[in-house]
Formats: sequence, structure tokens, C-alpha cells
Amino acid sequence: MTFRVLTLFPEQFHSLTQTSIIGKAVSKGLIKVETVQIRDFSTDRHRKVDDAPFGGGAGMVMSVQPLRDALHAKERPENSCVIYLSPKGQTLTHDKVVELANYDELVLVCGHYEGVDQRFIDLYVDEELSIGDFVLTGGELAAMVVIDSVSRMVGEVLKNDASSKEESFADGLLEYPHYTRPVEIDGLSVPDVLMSGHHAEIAKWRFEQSLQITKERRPELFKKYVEKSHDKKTMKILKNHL
Ligand code: 4FN
Repeated sequence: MTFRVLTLFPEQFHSLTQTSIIGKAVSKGLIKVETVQIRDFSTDRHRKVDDAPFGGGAGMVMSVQPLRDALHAKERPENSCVIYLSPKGQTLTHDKVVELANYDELVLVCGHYEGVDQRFIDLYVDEELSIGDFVLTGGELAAMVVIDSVSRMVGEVLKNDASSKEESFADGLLEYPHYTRPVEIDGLSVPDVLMSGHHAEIAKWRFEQSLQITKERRPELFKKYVEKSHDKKTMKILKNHL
């Protein structure tokens, strides 16, 4: 899986690609993150990448020329998708992450200022994606969210993250509470069941905790979980939480 990031701030990607699980996946060659400095493709003698908006108004708009030439600088594989990170896009979900993981290459275009000239989107962008409803100063953090979440779906990246398979969104529930040593701290103890050694009891307790917290905090996720099919053992516990 290759992520090509078109950005005015390639340095912002250093911490993502050089540390933690994603850094390891990059150094192992499991994923590639290539940043492209949009400014390097400006044909303007002052390397300008933006201009004032037609019709007037505040701020600047990113010009088509540097973006288009940065995009076309390298040949792209057949199974590639150009994504513009934008608050107008559909919001990223676990299902979308799974879908994106099927591409060989994702080109992630990061906007700045007021955004990009609409003609770049109309001509060259396959999908607009948003990470949520809040204001950002640029698309870079959104691109990093996409890279992080999609990378985890790539086969061997998971192996450095033992928990990933059984994690919440994999089956649609939030996580049960976690505890580690010591058994007691600041007057609070670990729930007895977790130290009982009864594996079936522990699994049941964790499942019930997941159901309860999901029902309380994310009723729409709980509803979706209830509506999908389950085995007998799951149903037996689940029916007590309806
Ligand atoms: N943001 C809103 C409404 C109007 C503008 C913005 C905003 C960065 C280039 C886009 C933001 C949020 C999630 C990219 C926000 C995202 C961005 C994202 C983003 C500079 C123009 C801008 C109603 C959502 C609050 C700035 C709402 N996911 N404009 O943030 O790129 O991907």
C-alpha cells in the first residue's frame, strides 16, 4: 500500500512515518508514505501556489496548476484513488477505512487557506473525505488519520498490534474497561472477576461491559450491533441488555 501525500507541509508527516507502529510498518516496507511538496511544481517565478478568489472575499485559494502537476509527476497504478481531505466530504468510518484498504495507492491531497480551486476537484479528485465536523488549519492531520487507520488494515501491520483484531469497531462495540498492575491504587481496585482466572467468566464480563458502555454512550452503534446476526451464545447475553 502506497500513500502519496500532496502537501505544502511535508515535515508534518515525519512523526507519523518515523515513530510508533506506522513508523515500523514504513521501515519494514509494509506501507510507503511519499510526500510531494506541491510548491516544487509551481511554474510561477516566485513559486506561488495560491491566488485571490474570483468574486472577491477573504483568504486565498490553491491554484490548479501546481496541484495538477504534482499529481501527474509520477505514474499511478491502476488501482489508485485520489482523495481530497475536505469538510465537504463523507465522513470517515471504519467501513470506509476497510474499503480504502483495498487500493494499491491512495493519493491524499491536503488543502490550505480557503481550500483548492473547484476545478481541481472536478477534474482530478475521485473522492472527498472528512474526518469530522470541526475546523482545521489544513488537511494534513486529516490525511494522517487516513494513513494511520488504513495502514492498520494492511495484513502484517496488524501483527505489531495484537489487540487490533478483537478491538471495538471490528465487531461494532466499544471497548470494555482495561486494568493493569497494581491490583489497588489510590483506593481503587481491579474488578475481582479479572483476577479469578475463570476465562469464560472474564469473557462474559467484558462482553457485558462492552454492551453497556456502547448502549449508554453510542446508542446508534448499539442499535446497529443488535440488528446484525449473532450466534446463540452471543444472543443469550445480548437479550439481557435490550
Ligand atoms: N478544513 C467547517 C466548515 C467550513 C470550513 C471548515 C474548515 C482546511 C483548507 C478546508 C476540516 C475538518 C475535517 C479535511 C470546517 C478537513 C478539514 C476535515 C479541512 C484548510 C480548507 C479546511 C462545518 C466542518 C466545521 C478549513 C465545519 N477532514 N476549513 O475546517 O480541510 O478532512
